[in-house]
Amino acid sequence: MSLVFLSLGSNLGDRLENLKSAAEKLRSRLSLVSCSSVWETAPVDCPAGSSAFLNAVCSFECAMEPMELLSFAKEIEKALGRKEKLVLNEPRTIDIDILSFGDVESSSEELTIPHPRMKERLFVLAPLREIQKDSFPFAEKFASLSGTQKVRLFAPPFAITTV
Ligand code: PH2
Ligand code: MG
Ligand code: MG
Repeated sequence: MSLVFLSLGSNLGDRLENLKSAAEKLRSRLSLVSCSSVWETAPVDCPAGSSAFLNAVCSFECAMEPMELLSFAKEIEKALGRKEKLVLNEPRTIDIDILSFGDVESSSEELTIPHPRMKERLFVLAPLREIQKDSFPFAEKFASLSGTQKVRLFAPPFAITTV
């Protein structure tokens, strides 16, 4: 079993419902450990005019291999109406990204673990910090991004968790 951290993001359609549905579908094959609050976040590196996101981070116990988890996440994105990408970071009903996978470090064209850009993104670090508490390793990065990227608490955790 590996402890995996997944980032969920939505800026199209019923954003909160999209996050909830994604977490529910993930739970069909993964065991939920913890779930952050829901944060409303300004778009980062998105096309002009993009709407604000809702973002959350959840951790799960996972018996799959990394590439199997990636396919499962993509299947869920498709089921929730995610369209094929035409433009970089265009609006999406749901985005599920693998942030970390146990202590795996690996890189391929399809998947790099840990996620190469997570440290630069307050929309990831703010929810991650909530659930990692004392083991959150990016305190300095978090502090330096806090002045520049806009995030605000939007809703409490949407799933009952074990911690
Ligand atoms: N995801 C991106 C790019 N930019 N900005 C916010 N606020 N939230 C996201 O989830 C997000 C983003 C790429 O997947
Ligand atoms: Mg993403
Ligand atoms: Mg993605």
